[in-house]
Amino acid sequence: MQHHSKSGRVVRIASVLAAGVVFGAAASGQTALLHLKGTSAGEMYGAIAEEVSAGFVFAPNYELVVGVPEDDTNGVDAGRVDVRSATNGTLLYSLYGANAGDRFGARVTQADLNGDGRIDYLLVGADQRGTGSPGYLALFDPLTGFQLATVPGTVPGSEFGASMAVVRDLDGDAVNDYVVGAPNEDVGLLVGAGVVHVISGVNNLEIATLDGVSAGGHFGWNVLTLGDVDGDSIPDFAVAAPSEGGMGTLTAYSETSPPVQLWQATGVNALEDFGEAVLSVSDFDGDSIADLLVGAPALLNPSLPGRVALISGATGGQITDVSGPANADRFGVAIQIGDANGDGVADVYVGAPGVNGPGTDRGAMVVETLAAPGVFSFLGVIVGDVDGDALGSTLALLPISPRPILGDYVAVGVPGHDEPGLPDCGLTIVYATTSSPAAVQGYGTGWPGTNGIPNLVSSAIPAFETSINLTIDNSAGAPTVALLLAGFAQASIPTRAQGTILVSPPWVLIALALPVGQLVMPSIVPTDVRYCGLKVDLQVLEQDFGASRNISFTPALELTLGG
Ligand SMILES: [Ca+2]
Ligand SMILES: [Ca+2]
Ligand SMILES: [Ca+2]
Ligand SMILES: [Ca+2]
Repeated sequence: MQHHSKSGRVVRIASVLAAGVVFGAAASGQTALLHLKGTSAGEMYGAIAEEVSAGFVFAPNYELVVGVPEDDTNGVDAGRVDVRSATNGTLLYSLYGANAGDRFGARVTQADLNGDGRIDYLLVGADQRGTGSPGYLALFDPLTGFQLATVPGTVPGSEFGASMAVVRDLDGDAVNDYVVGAPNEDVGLLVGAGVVHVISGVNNLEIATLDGVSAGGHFGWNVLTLGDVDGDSIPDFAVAAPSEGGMGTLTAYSETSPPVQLWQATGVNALEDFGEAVLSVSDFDGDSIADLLVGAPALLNPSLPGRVALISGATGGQITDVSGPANADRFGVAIQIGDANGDGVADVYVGAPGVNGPGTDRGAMVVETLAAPGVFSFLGVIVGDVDGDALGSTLALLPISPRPILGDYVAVGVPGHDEPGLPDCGLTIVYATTSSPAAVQGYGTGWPGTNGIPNLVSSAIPAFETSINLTIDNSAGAPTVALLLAGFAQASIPTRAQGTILVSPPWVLIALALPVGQLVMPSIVPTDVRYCGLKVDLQVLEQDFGASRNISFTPALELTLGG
């Protein structure tokens, strides 16, 4: 019935999407900063992604992990995982599946074993779907890509490794253990009911199993760790089975040996894939227990728009929900939470790759504000710009700090993106959720030399991933020398040379040899999302014996780096 009560709102969003508008007036905007493209046809770069924060306390780095299970480097669909810098997109290293059909990278996730905020494990699932092999899980050091362990599945065709999480030590050997989903494993006669394996972190031996209860239910499609949701001071975890019972289930268990069921939440619509995406979030209903967001994108039911439910961590009961704007939008296939506009109120990012926009299947990332005690309201949307892009198939929130601008950095998967000759190579775009356009502005007044006031101009705005030319006039009419002053603030400092210095110190000083006429300096805009919004102020002082004190001054130029 929520569809009726929210119909007015849905119509409003639908009209926004149809118009292709990017972010509503309530949001402050968004800026595309980095475009990370697939390199071969059909690899659908951005179909699977996860953020990892790793590194040392005083020198944090942030990484974006992109799974490419369709990569053919080591055989057809052997798979690949790229670990990239989240700040500039640089490829740090790639990992590869061993054999054709491994689908290495079908799932990527991370684990912080001791809760110090540093990610200790990068976990890569290779589900070996369709090969009759059992699947496996591989664990890596996220900083180096060094392989720490492999946990093989044991049941052929089970798709072991389709999901995984690290839980506390369940078997008492003082080492944390794993829960690994095998969502296509049979349970007795229940084909594809799904099984979750609880595995010792010491020797990979099985501690316990949890079984799905309906054929084709895909129990174990997602596993996620929770806080302590039942108040016994023991952390808990949850298992999603998006097809169980036809609507999907999410079941919470205690991290005990064996795990004990605490509650079960179920979908409310047939074939809605409740549990396709899951995310543990903070407390929204005021009971001091962390809650969950559950996506139900209805992947195979085009008569539903998809929805996202806020679920009580204490009981599994639904606190509130929000549906996508139109049927077949697949709203809820990916979920993240942050603060898109920096107002301190949580915002939920929802991937909806089936959104048509002003075309067909362009896909969208919809932003919904989630104010306590839990009412969603539409904040903004990014719509793909080409039919079939399927923008929003994955979302990864990049925990970048310090942030020069308000808002979040979100990596958005666009697996249907085409490059010339490379259909469906895919793309991941890193957005800043605050509008931060690149800009150029001249300011201040120069001081003349032989041929008047020399000019300093930029050929273009300094957007990331572009180059610009700085052109500096030579006022002297003959080869001469000059000093480029670069700083981060404007100033107005009188000098004995009569011209005014327009850049606030401290400066970076660059000596230049100016040819007759002008000097053109090709410059690559430094690509690092932490520079988004940074202002760079430039001025040139030239030796010119025709100037009043032998120095001419250009006016200044302020470059604002951005998208
Ligand atoms: Ca253990
Ligand atoms: Ca507990
Ligand atoms: Ca709660
Ligand atoms: Ca907000």
